[in-house]
Amino acid sequence: VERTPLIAGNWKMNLDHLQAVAFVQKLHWTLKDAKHEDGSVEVAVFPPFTDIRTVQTLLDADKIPFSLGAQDLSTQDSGAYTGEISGAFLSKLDCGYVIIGHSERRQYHGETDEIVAAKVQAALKHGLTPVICVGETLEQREESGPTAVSVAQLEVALASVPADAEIVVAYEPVWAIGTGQVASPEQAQEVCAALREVIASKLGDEAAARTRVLYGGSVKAANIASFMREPDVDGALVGGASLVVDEFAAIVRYQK
Ligand code: G2H
Repeated sequence: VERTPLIAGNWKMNLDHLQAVAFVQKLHWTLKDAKHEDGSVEVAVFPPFTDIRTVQTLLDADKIPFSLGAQDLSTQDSGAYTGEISGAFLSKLDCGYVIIGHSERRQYHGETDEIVAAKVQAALKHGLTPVICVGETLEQREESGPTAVSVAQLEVALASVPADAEIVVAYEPVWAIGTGQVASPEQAQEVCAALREVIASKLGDEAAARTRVLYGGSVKAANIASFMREPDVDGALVGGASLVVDEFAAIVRYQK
């Protein structure tokens, strides 16, 4: 099975809707004739909620071939949940993806594996592809080894997912996020391979073969190729470097 590499830009809480317009236009022009135009790489942007309507309109009007996603969603469909955003709203804005269980949400907003699993269900219910984030802290790596925490997190997230669901999994070691301390390609491969085995055991071999497993954590133009050479790394979830047009464009243009 051919898996189309996915280069995903997680903007986090950066770029307001006016900055987003300028950024997306500039990125589009910088990527003219890049390989995403023939579909050999997929580029996705994950702006803050307040930008999504604007970015959707721009992608549509200028026929810009980027996928669109949100950084979070509610477990609920609608109702008295002040401040929450429903998956139903996101799918109406042509979001194809939603990041779920990013370590910053687990760390600062108390998201447990059970909440992550409920959000995965909410995403699938509304036709969104969840980008399920897992990863260990340095302490956990030293205590239980490189794969145990990520494997356990993904097992809970996939508990009620049907075999034919489209999902993306992102391995983001917490110790490598925004720290400049990048995982080695071998470390990324080891955990991504273990995550693919979880997908195989929960959803079957066909799902494991077609599901993209990303690496995230201090990905840059200078290190993207080394990750993409690994057999079980199918792309990257990029934070800081996704906010710099030339850097992100160079990541998209990586050569193995
Ligand atoms: C990990 C990553 C993007 P950064 O959070 O999700 O961020 O590339 O800044 O380490």
